[in-house]
Amino acid sequence: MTTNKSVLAWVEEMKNLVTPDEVVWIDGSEEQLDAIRAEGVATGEMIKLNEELLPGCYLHRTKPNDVARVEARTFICSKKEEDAGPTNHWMDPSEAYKMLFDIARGSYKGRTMYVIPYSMGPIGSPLAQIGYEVTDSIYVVLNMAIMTRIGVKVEEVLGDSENWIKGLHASCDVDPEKRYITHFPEDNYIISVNSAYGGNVLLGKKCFALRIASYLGKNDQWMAEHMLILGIENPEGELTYVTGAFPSACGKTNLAMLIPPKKYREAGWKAWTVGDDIAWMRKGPDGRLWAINPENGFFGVAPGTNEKSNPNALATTKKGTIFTNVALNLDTNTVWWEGLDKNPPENAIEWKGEPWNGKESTEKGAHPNSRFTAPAQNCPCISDKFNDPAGVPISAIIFGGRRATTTPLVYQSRSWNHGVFVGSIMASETTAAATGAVGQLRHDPMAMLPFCGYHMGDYFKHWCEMGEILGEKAPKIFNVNWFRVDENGHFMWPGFGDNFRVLQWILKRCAGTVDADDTPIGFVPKAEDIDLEGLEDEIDIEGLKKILYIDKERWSAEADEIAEYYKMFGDKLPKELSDELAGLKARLAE
Ligand code: GTP
Ligand code: SPV
Ligand code: MN
Repeated sequence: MTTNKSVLAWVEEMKNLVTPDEVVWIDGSEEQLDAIRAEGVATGEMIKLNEELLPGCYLHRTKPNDVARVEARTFICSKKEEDAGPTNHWMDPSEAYKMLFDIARGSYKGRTMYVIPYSMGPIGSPLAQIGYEVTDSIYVVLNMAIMTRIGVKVEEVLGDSENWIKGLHASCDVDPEKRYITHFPEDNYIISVNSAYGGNVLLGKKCFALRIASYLGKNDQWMAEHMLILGIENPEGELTYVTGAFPSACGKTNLAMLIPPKKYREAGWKAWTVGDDIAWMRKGPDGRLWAINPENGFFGVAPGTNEKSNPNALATTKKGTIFTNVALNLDTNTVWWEGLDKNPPENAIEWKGEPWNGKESTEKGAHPNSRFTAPAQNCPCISDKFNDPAGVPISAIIFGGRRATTTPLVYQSRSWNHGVFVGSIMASETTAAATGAVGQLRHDPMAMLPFCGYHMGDYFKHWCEMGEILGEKAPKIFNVNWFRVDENGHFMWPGFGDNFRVLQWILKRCAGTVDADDTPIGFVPKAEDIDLEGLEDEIDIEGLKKILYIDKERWSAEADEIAEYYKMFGDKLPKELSDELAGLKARLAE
């Protein structure tokens, strides 16, 4: 246990507020975690899975009303409403504290208060940051133990410093009407009540590493982004690192763990995962942009993960993994989800806990946002730089959304500021990662709509400033869309491992070794420059031309729509972006 006065005082304050029966400090030891796992099994919170087939793995079911992030109940409590901006919900901090403390007061009665010291980023890395989460949930403790670095090692690094983030989680009655996920960026404080699901309660993840950290980064010339980090090794053994910002459930984990197509593997190409969800980036001593993954595990979407789509993710979940809201196969005591294989179990329990026959039932066995929490070290393609305190240098930033139409397979921005524009106009169809309608097109700038902890206009400005800071050494910026569909609603691009073919073009653009068509929206590949060899059944050059085609009429309509969208940022919209919009319109009119 720490002697840090600021920590001890706050934990005491929390204890007096939530009045637990017992307080347990998480030290990070396997003995302690094992005891907590055993207790979770005893209370029924955790279901131990087949030790031979899935060693150290557990299943957990949340309440059916608590299965995803809740954007409508997520708040940025800055002193001034304006500082939260038009894309966030805002609450006055003093009112919020009062309401939340009233909700949390006494709520740990009969329960244990777990105090979790955790580091986002390799312990002691100059890019890492420390937080404390108190929680009454064993599920949270065990997930945090996978997703972050926890325990006494963290406390040693923190020492007496007051530079850490407070996080209070109280499950309360998991009442959706009283559910609040709140952030106080000016106080380094997070409070989450009445949820027990993933992104709402693993406070190191979206709450800290994106909402709070984006605010810290703005004030200190660094960036906290909803991005995967991927290393691509060429046959000569040289590595190039890229990041990718795609909205929730739009392919970050898949791209982060992709396996290059056969011909590339045979030629000696490799892909290495550094991160699958969050990147913290800062200018390094060499002037380039360097990134770390602040997390220590993957909280990945289960449905659709299979031996073909993402074998690395599947392999990662074979030990020490917690599954949330998937189906339980009673014959084997293993897990199943839609898209795992074509053989759903007949004797099973579905995600809500009801008996389920996967062969006969029309109901889903797993929730569409069911997840696995798996240690990064399990991943067969984990980068040897994963724990490097310095991180990795980034050559390209890739934005991407789920767009049935309009946006081509890939294009490159004309400059950094044009790249910021490209990120700012991202739109994507909503997914099951958040509650609400699925499949609705909405703006999601830089995939940060639900995660930016301050005014989005200031965030755009910060991006422009980072471009100035990085100058010539700034990464090149691209946009991809794996989700264009044909007249029959089928995806036109095979995706997954074959996205490597698009990465090849991106790398060549970074190296300046391939030409492109200069279109009104940016640089688009010449169809012959995307390698289709080995894809004969899936797409031909004519199909490729279709998904590279820029429909000027559609883009003109898009530009008008962007002008409307931009209005909400008022005078916080950086001039750089209004200039870029004008440039787009002018090029479209030519
Ligand atoms: P979060 O963890 O919510 O941030 O999601 P993510 O961005 O990591 O998304 P993930 O990689 O888990 O993919 C989500 C869904 O997109 C899965 O159902 C995938 O099958 C699907 N998907 C991922 N990559 C591709 C692709 O290249 N093509 C197609 N068609 N679908 C894809
Ligand atoms: C996302 O929704 O982007 C996720 C899952 O990565 S959660 O941790 O719930 O936010
Ligand atoms: Mn995510």
